[in-house]
Amino acid sequence: MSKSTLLLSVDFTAAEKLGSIHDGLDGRPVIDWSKGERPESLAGIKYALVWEFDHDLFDCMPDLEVIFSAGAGVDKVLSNPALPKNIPVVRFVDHSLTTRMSEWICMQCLNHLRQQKHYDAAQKKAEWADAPQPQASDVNIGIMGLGVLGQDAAHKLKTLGFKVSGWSRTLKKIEGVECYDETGLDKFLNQCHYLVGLLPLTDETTALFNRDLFSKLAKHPVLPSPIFINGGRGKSQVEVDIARCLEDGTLGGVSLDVFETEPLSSQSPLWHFDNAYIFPHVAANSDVAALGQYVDGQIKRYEAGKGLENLVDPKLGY
Ligand code: NDP
Ligand code: OXD
Repeated sequence: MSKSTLLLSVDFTAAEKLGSIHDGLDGRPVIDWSKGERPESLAGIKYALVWEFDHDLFDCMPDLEVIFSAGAGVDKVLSNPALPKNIPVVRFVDHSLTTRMSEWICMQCLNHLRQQKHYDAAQKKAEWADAPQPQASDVNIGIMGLGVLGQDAAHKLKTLGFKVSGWSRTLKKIEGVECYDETGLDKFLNQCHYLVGLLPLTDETTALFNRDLFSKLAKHPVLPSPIFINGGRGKSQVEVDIARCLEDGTLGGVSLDVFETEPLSSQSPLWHFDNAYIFPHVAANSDVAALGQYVDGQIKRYEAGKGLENLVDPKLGY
């Protein structure tokens, strides 16, 4: 039986070095809209894999049944006014992406714990400069967002020896992790030396990471702190507040992978703080071949009547 065609509206140029979407699609035919392929008609095409898309793309797809997001976060897809209503959206969930995010979160927590900025600066000056060395078990890390990524990061941070707590909309039960829901936000914040953001961008999470929230975090007796690490979405943070909090010591350091506007302007003061690690939204890129395999697998499930996984709830916005 011939396989149904997938329409692609994703520019994979940067990510394609490790593999191509076709490696995962098991021979499924593709119309590559991003590379300018324009067949006479899109009638009969039931599936689309998108990140950014033209305002009229879906007007010419009368038979569309499922939209796949090329990323785990769906704010870009859901906020596109051209997104058709009542078509299910499936987000990308895969071990490759989850592992990459946890690597980044663990690396940032260790960078701050082991005061990497101090040693980088000392090396530049050829200085033999020792710094105090508290243990991971002396540091409380709080994760906001205990979904696929937050839970994996929690387990891996625990394995490294950190004390871990987490906050989510609905209360979770995770062994060894103190969990809070929305009603416990202040209590949760009051004991966090390091705060990790792994939230989706929704109306509720927009501008959540602001001065008021940072001022509730805990000071570590020895280490620079509190530390804010954001791998979720930039519009959840207020960057003027972050800069002021770094200036006045409300924050002792940050690691930011995401920004209110991307790319981050070269004029942003955030580039220049000694205690800020700045990344160009690379904490966990989607692995293109794994994405192809995932979409192909979901289409096979759907066509076998087994239902789609990781469906986005349009009311919740994630
Ligand atoms: P999930 O949907 O699995 O988890 C989201 C978590 O956030 C859930 O625990 C959810 O609560 C919680 N949450 C959502 N809204 C609220 C709220 N208003 N108050 C409290 N908690 C809330 O997402 P993932 O873990 O897969 O991904 C998280 C985000 O990471 C993505 O949405 C994306 O924005 C970002 N991301 C960033 C990448 C990067 O490279 N920087 C790569 C991939 C993703 P509940 O469990 O109760 O539903
Ligand atoms: C994603 C991302 O959402 O890369 O997958 O930000």
